[in-house]
Amino acid sequence: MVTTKLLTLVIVVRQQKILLGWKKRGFGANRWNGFGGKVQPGETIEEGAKRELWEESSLTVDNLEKVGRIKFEFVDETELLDVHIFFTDSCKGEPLESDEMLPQWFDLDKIPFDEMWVDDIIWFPLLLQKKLFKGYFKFKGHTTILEYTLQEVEELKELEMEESGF
Ligand code: 8OG
Repeated sequence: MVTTKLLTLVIVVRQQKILLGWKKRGFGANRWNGFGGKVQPGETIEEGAKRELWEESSLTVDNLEKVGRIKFEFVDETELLDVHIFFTDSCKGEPLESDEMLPQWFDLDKIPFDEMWVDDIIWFPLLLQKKLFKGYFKFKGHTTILEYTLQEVEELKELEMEESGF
């Protein structure tokens, strides 16, 4: 049976720099990424995103901007990932290392794509241009993209894809 896991990802920008965390353990370990994780029962997706941002970086934020949604399929695995992507340039506090993440600021033109998930170099340009987007990536293992789609959308409501929208 195929199941879908609901996940969040928050991209933090401040003064022309992007904050990424070196993931120290778990899924996607040993890569730079934004902050996020599983949405828990009883919280909205945005609440889950804020909680994960706080837990992993010690940053707080009043409002997150929803900017994209990407579904990931992994060959031979029955769990699909439905990742809701948020952006903020108004978070508060200073990032601190957590059990899961070691945060570091990068110049926007020096994002370390060769040490990130391989799909990121494909969709980050849309995010950085403040476009809304939706996508689908099919992986073999964790480093090979077999196929993908990526579309810019005009309105947030277009991110509300059907569950079967693969
Ligand atoms: O709770 P956990 O740390 O396992 O959550 C996984 C995090 O990784 C979550 O924030 C979503 C994010 N993520 C994926 N796939 C990809 C990807 O291909 N690129 C990026 N940048 N993040 C991803 O699950």
